[in-house]
Order: sequence, then C-alpha cells, then structure tokens
Amino acid sequence: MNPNETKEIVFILGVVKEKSQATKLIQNYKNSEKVSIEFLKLKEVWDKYLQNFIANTPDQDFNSIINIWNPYQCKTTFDWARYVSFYETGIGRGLGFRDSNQDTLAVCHTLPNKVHDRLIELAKTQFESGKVYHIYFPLIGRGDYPNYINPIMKFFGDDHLWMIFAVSNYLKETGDMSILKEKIKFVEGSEESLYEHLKRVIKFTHDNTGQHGFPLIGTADWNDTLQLHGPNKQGESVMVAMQYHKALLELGEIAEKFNSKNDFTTFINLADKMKENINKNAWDGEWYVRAFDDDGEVIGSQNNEEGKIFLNTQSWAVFSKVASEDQGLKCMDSVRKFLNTDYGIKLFFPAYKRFYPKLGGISTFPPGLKENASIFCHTNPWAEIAECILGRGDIAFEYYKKIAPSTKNEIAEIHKTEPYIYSQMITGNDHPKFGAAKNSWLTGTASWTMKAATDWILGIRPDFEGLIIDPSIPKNWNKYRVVRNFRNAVYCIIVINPQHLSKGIKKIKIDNIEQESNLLPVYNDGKTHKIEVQMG
Ligand code: IFM
Repeated sequence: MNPNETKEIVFILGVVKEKSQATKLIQNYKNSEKVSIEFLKLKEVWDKYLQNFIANTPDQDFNSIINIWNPYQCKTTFDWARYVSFYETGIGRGLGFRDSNQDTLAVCHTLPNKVHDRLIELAKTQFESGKVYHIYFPLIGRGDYPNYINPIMKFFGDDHLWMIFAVSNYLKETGDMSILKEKIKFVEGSEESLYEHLKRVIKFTHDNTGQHGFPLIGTADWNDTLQLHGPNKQGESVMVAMQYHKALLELGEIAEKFNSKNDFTTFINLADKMKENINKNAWDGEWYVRAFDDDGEVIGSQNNEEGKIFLNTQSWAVFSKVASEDQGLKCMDSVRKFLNTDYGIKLFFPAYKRFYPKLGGISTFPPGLKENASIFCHTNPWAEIAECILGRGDIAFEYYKKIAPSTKNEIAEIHKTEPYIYSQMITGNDHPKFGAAKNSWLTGTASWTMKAATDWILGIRPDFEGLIIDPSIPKNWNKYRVVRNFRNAVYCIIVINPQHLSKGIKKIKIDNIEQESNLLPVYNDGKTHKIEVQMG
C-alpha cells in the first residue's frame, strides 16, 4: 500500500461442509457492497432482538446492562448453555438439562418459537419415572449422564423440576396453552402430552424422599459439588424441597387453567405438606438449613462449624413462598449479616477448610473459590428477587449493582473479566484474590439477573392473564420508563415515584383511563398502549 492510502480489507470466518462452498462464499464477499449489506442485515437482527424490552431509569449502569449487554449474553447462553468453549472443555459435556431450562427464561419474550422448540427437545430426555438425563446433545437429540454420576443414585435432585419453571414462564409470556397438549416421547419410547411430562416431574420427587421427608439429593442438586451420596442413599436437599414447593404451586396454577380441578387440589395439598415439613424440620431459628447428609446429619445450621449458613435456602424460602413474612425477613437479614461482601453475596459461610469425603466436591476447592463459598453470581439474583418480594428495593438494587459488570470498570485490575458480561463466580473474601471473577459468559447468572431486573426490580412481570406491574425500586428513583412487547402489543409504561417509595401503587391509567388492578390486560392488537403508573 502507498502512504496515506485507505483500503478496505474483508476477513471472513465461517464453517462449511465442502471446501468448494468456501470458495464460493469468498468470491461472493469480495464485493464490499455485499459485505455492507450483510452488516446492515446483522444490525437489523440485533435491533429486532433488543427492542422487546427497553428501560430508561435514573441509573446508567442499569440501563446499559438491561438494554444491551444482559440480553446479548442471554442469547449466547440460550444457544450454548455451558457447552464446549474456552471455559468448558471436552465434547462429553452436552447441554445441561437444568442450565438449558433456566436459559430459556430471559429469551422467552424475544425468541418464543425457539424456546417452544427447546422445551419440547428437553422433555424428550425425560424418563417415564419423571427423572431426566442431566445433559443432552442437541445435534443428535440424545440425553446422557456426566461421568461423575453416582451409580446408586443416578439422578440430580433438582434437574427435572426446572422444566416446570421454564414451561410456566413460557405459558405466562406467550399464552400458548396448546403446548401442554403436544405429544412428546419419553426416553423409553412411550408418548404422552407435555402436561403429563410435568406431572411425572412431581411424581419423581414425590416418590424419592428421605428420612426427614425432603427430596433425595441424588448425585447433587443445583450445587453440582454438594455430593451427599453414600451407602445409605439418604442425602436430602432442603433447596430441592423449596423448589418442589414452588413447582407444585406453579403446576397447580397451570392445572387450574387447564381445567383439571383434581390435579389442582392434589398439587396444592402436596405443597402444603412440604411447606409444613420445611418449616418444622429445616428452620434453624435465624435461617433455613441447607441439606442433610447420608447419615442424616444437618448441613447449614448454627451447630455446624463450617458451612453454617447457605444463601440458596434463604432466597428460595422467600421466592418459593415457604417462609412467612417474618421468617423471610429474618433469614434474608442473616444473609446480609453473614454472606454479604463488597463484591456480592457469597454462597455460604464459613468456607470449608479441608476435604470432607461426606460432602464431596464442594470441599475440594480452596476456601472462597467456585462452589466453596465464592460469590457464585448465579445465586445473587435469587437474593435480589427475595428482597423485592420483601419490599426492600434498596437492598435488592444494592445486590444488583454489586455484581453488575459495568460497575467493574473501576476495579478492572481486581475483577479481571470483561466489564460487560456476567461471570460464573467472583472469588469470595476467604480467598487471597478476593474480587477476581472467573468463567465469564456461560452462566445462569445471565438469565436470572435479567429476570430479577425486569420482572422484580422494574416489576413488569408476565402472568397467565396479562402483565403485572409491581415495582421494587430504590427509593431515590423519581421515575422510569419501559417499552415492552407482550403478546403482539407494545406497552409503553411510565412509572412515577413522587413519594420516594420502593413499593406500592396508588394509581394506574391505561390509555388515559384509570383502573383498579395492577394487572394489564392482553391486547394482542399490534398497537401501542400507554400505561401511567403512580407509586404511592
Ligand atoms: O448449577 C450448576 C450448573 O448447572 C453448572 N455450573 C455450576 C452450577 C453450580 O454447581
């Protein structure tokens, strides 16, 4: 090239089956005009994807995450789950059943058809007993177990339950109840409706409880490294008990809409029983315990020297409606006292200082790293949601900001990973590198922080009959706006907060007409509707 000359150089990266196809593609894109057109098309794809939820709040970090980077990461986790990547190596992984269900949660309003297909694919990896494979391979449509599966308890206590949360979220977003009637094969080859698959989910947990009446943990639960299996086959998970309670409530609602009164009654009765059991046998005075090991010994209690209090059974106690308001406030106050750090909420306290064969993998990591008491980001939005439910918007937002990637620009030399993407974990304060993040991109943090922000902090939440408006915001916000697409209509929502509250609505006007309820109707008319909300 000559000095000062400008040249456009096009790099093309791609994958094709035959070399000849590559040559053709290269020839095609030698024309730079065609390249520009492709870029415009690409921009259109992303604009369309991002326009479904746009928020304008007084907090610029929040706006940039919620409008661009978080939904971008959600698309990546939806496509890749925790599949082969820089961080997750080896072709034996497949897509996680638990992960993939959670990854649908925050793309449902943008990619409903893809979510529909993913839900059907996932249901195909369920057995007639109701349990599911832990991983599945999307290209061949087959499920499998990881190599560390426990041969005598060949299941994960929680995996199957995530299917109910994902389907329920899809139904609330789309209103497409017909999916429940779709026929789907079990692994064994027999075929039943998706609704029946969901009923089997409940049956599996119901049929597999331990000596305290809590669900057996199997190989592990949400925490892959909490491996409480032993010769007695008795390890029980209180977290799964709470998830089961929530799943029963959700499926109960679905049963009601599906006109199955009997099922509704069965699920609600089962939920009541489990709730009673949790409050009787898992309440430790100031918080809920986490689990019982193979010998029936408690984990996550005041009586334990290490691992006294775990985050997940506090946030889920509130989220799953197991805790009374009083217990909810108490256990979330304990979270604040023992687990809250400058960089986020850690998984539990105190970290395990040595290996305990009875606990398994969780005690193999150095204190403060990974599942051994790091700030496992995936679990922080559950605490944010719990605080929103308790009406403490300021605390919820404080937790939100602590792990928000855009706030990490100022501490880049400590945080290390990209300041626009959530990481799986941030090293906890038991570790010398407190604050260093690891494993960015492929993490359930993406979908759950999106849900915490949109559905709970901004409080714009899909439900069967419409969109619920229920803000839980920081008191110093004067107002915010959201433009949200919902079932073929655009909702242009303005919330004003003259009294500087976190929660509570005084007035709602829809298209200039005042209404009582905070449930916005389904319009399905392709039009834009103006919603004015005054908090009070
Ligand atoms: O819940 C799991 C997830 O499925 C994979 N990554 C680690 C998490 C916690 O163990």
